[in-house]
Amino acid sequence: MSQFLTQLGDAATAVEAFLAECLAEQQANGTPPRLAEALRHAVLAGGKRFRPFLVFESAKLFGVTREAALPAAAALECIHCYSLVHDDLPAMDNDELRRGRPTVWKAYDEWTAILVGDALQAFAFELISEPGRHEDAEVRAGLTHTLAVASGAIGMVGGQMLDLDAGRLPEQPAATIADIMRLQSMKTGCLITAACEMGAILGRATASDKAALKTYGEHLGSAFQISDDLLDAEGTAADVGKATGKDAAAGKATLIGLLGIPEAREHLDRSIDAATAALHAFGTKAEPLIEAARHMGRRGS
Ligand code: GRG
Repeated sequence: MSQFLTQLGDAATAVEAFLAECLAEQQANGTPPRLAEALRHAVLAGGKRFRPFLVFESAKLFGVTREAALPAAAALECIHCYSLVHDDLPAMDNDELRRGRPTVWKAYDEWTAILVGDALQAFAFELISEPGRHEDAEVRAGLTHTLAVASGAIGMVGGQMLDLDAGRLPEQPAATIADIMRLQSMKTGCLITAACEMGAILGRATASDKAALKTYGEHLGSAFQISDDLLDAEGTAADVGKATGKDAAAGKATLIGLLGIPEAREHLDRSIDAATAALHAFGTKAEPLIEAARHMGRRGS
């Protein structure tokens, strides 16, 4: 197994243990039992935990321990899980399987899935704003603001809106490459970039180090999405937790649909190169993040 996959696995173990503890504590404090069970179904059922890995590794560049970065990493994963639970709903993607198990709405019902997503979103912000989780109010405010912007109307939610509108509203103009890249950078890229920025915030990084991590995150997000589309297009589900190739099968516009596989691969390689170049100033300390970017070129192979 590559060193990257080992480190990803370690990050997953740490964030899952922390989230399991948090959910148990919430249940002890009065979460209705059926909601508590559905929350565990949504959060503790696998997933690569790639975004928490990015928070840990970005923060580590500035000497921040994994323990100190856990609440921010878990908050990001809560937002990610909420987005998947809502995305699977009949009104959105209408998926019955996620991470090899029934989706939350299928295992429970639609109102539970909506409320699970709502509760996860609220809990994410509870985690990073609570004074007991980080001693520095400026860091707490920075984390909260960054996650809010990345997950809201000009980030993930906005990207989801563009995606659904493009497939459903009548008389939509054909999507261009620029349209698809904008949609994907909002829907998927913003959270990946936020993970890197949150690591920098935890590390009280200088403006130029923060900017470097943001640039890395943006190119990594683009590489992540292209590699995900390539996995779908090439019909591979070899990645851990990989969803089905539904998007391609559903005929949604993708970069690959417009560019073809060879050109999309070139695009992927350019994104990986740009992501790794952005970390130049960090030297060998950035090796785990560089390996994460390189992994995008190897997924499914
Ligand atoms: C419902 C507000 C709202 C947003 C949904 C991210 C998203 C927006 C929908 C997911 C649809 C999708 C399959 C996008 C492709 C890229 C992606 C985000 C894949 C899932 O992320 P992974 O691979 O999943 O990190 P795991 O299961 O490993 O956590």
